[in-house]
Amino acid sequence: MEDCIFCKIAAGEIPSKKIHEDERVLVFYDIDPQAPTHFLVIPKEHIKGAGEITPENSDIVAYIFEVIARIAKDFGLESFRVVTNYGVEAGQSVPHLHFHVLAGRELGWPPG
Ligand code: DGP
Repeated sequence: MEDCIFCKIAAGEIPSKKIHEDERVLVFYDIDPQAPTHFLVIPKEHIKGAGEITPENSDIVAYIFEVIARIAKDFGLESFRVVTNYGVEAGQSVPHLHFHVLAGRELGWPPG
């Protein structure tokens, strides 16, 4: 999608520090890490966010969680948090579905 920063990252038009890439997803480090390990998992397909998941596109979410589990094992993460923000009030700043994976420090609950 034009003017979507994560579509541009997925297309390689904007550089990122990649962890994993395949036909369906890209995994890269967050530019503003909130934990010692903080990466993002995005579908290459443009989906605005978690509120736009439908029966037609929901399979990508299961796939993303498979990829997260695989990378967590590869990284030796015994504990991690997966977060997706949808909408401005929830803190979504990039309107392209993405899952934050955070690890490496104690994470508070509830979120602020
Ligand atoms: P959210 O606020 O939940 O929409 O998360 C968006 C995240 O994306 C935020 O933690 C910062 C990160 N981010 C924004 N622009 C870029 C970028 O150009 N490169 C990378 N690597 N991360 C970005």
